[in-house]
Amino acid sequence: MNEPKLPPGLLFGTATAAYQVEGAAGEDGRGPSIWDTYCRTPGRVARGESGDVACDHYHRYAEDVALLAELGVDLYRFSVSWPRIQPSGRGRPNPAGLAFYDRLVDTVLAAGVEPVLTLYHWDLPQALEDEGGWRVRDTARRFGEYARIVAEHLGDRVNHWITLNEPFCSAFVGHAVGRHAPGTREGTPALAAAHHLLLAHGAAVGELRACDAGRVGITLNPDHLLPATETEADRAAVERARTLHNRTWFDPLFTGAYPDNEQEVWGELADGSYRREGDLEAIGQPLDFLGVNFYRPIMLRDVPHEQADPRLRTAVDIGAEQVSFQGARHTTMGWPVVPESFADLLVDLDRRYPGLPPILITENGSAEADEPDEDGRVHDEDRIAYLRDHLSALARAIDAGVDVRGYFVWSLLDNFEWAYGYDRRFGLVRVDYENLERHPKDSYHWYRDYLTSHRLRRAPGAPS
Ligand code: GBH
Repeated sequence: MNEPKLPPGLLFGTATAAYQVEGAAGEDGRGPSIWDTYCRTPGRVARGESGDVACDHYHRYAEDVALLAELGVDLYRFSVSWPRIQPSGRGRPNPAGLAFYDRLVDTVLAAGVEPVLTLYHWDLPQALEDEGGWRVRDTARRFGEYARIVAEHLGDRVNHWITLNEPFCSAFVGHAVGRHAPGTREGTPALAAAHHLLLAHGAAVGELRACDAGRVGITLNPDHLLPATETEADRAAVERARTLHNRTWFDPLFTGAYPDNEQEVWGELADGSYRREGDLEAIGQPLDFLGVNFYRPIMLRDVPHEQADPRLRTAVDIGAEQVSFQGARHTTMGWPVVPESFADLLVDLDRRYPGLPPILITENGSAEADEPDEDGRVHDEDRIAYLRDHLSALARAIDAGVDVRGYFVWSLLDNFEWAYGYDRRFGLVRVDYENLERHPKDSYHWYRDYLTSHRLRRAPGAPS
């Protein structure tokens, strides 16, 4: 089999997020987050599952880091749980919370792996939600203070900092679709949340720079959006969706302006009441890298979006409806596997935003059925094919001139897949939730071998 040829300098890793793997939800002074609340609300998460125990990574981190070391990755991306550091979202840090990340970072470094730290992967302290959460401006300031605490504590050992993971999800899946915590269906407040997330990012960048913490970036999930037909109407729907999914983040971060079609997309919902003079400067500070998460393309068609009662209109009611992708395999998430669109997306972003910083692919992977075979092993050929084909697409994007420096597989472990609970498995390593044992899948061994051959090509004097 011909393995994808990527530049020798490209770095490889794997990723997790605090709420999805840690468990130990009530331990060592951790406060509740919006995901604890959401999981306890009947009907929200499949089978009523939660991250209370998850992979018990909080206690088993050393075993997990050993798996990373054996895998041979350069980088490990994890997130810090804000409510472990500040149980009520403000004030003095909780020493036991900081101590966990000390242990984790020190163990990762001792394994010869570089930690990449995400400050926010969706677990807002519930106490801040009670005061308005991302809908209110003060939460951005609170996030800056939290960033400062973590940077002062870990800045001597962590060199790569990601402020936010997928603010699109926090703002719009959380406050408009309602499928993520806090689970509301709102209009203007969801747009305010988007703005305050950007401001929070800006506040954190300021603090990380002041602490000289290292390289700073943000992880976005730009979507590759395709019209169902070439009609004017479907293409206009894609342009509205491009603003909702991509431009809301990319334009202020990388062009210093808000998208120019907000009125067309949201009408009077986008009243700008949440914006102030100077915000764009705070948001658009230069970054050292851009994190991009990619899983699948989205195909859209135009649909009418007038509401009988306009007060019921949410920020995702923009007259664009997903249609299914014909002719592609679909993963257990129901997502089509279309590797070309990974390359197309990266090239498209590169052309649209000439000033983009270097890119790290901070997540890519697939959820598969993953039942162990009679031999007790998980022969996840579909995941291997997914990863191989997406790495080949990445090689094409790099050949076309896109500056990509790193790639992370989501995820090291099977874990708590948000509203879907535990039956969507993204791991290179299977987690048996009966006894929390870890079992590397075939994809784990494939990735390890791929990294070995990649590293050989990296060695001085090796044929390229
Ligand atoms: C990433 O989100 C996350 O960063 C990671 O935590 C997660 O485990 C991983 O991907 C796999 O899902 O149909 O409107 O309700 C990916 C983005 C966000 C895509 C939620 C699906 C459901 C949106 N995902 N979204 S909706």
